[in-house]
Amino acid sequence: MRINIVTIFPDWFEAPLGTSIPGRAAEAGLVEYRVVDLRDHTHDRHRTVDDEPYGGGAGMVMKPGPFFEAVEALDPEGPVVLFTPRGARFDHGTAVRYAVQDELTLLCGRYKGVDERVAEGLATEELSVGDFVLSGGEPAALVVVDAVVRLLPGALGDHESASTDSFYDGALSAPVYTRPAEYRGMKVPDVLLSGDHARIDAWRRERARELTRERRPDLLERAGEDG
Ligand code: JA8
Repeated sequence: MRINIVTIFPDWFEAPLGTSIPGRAAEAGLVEYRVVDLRDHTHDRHRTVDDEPYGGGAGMVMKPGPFFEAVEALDPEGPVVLFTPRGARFDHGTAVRYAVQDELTLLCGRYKGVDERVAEGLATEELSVGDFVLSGGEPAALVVVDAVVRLLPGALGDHESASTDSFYDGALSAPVYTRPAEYRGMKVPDVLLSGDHARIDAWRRERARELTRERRPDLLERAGEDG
């Protein structure tokens, strides 16, 4: 798939998209990133991307023109996502929906916000990653890219599987342990050392169910109690 990111900070994405699973997926040809500098779609000497709000008030507002022209130059198929604190909450289901697209376009705003006409006439959806305010949409875009790319077939190695992730089947994952079998008085559950894979699977399912019920009962209500 192709993931387009429109931002005034293209450098921001270099290390994260070149490293770990997102970097490996690009090297393997599973995904191509196009990071577009919003200022390349301005027409004035100062490459202006923001202006004062109509009606007055504190802070600057991002102009619509550069966003429209950047997206028109990309001519993308698929979702065009504007990050904003008022957007729908990003979750695993949205990551799956994006992962089956051929193309995904992410628009990162800054300052007090983006001129409303970008949401109205350019973006196909508005997304947030949580009920807090970021300094810009860039960290949110990285969250979405990471969550989507790891779902692409072949993005994870043999020893990493999305199917054992929390949220994959609508529940949290069981706790995990590695050596040593006892650390600072805390013991690895005996069942995990037993070699009995049927018992281990049953233990993991049970712990996952308990954890989900304790910490995130809202997930069970959505998925049904069979998970
Ligand atoms: C922000 Br500025 C800005 C742009 C996008 C987002 S998404 C979020 N939670 N906060 C802030």
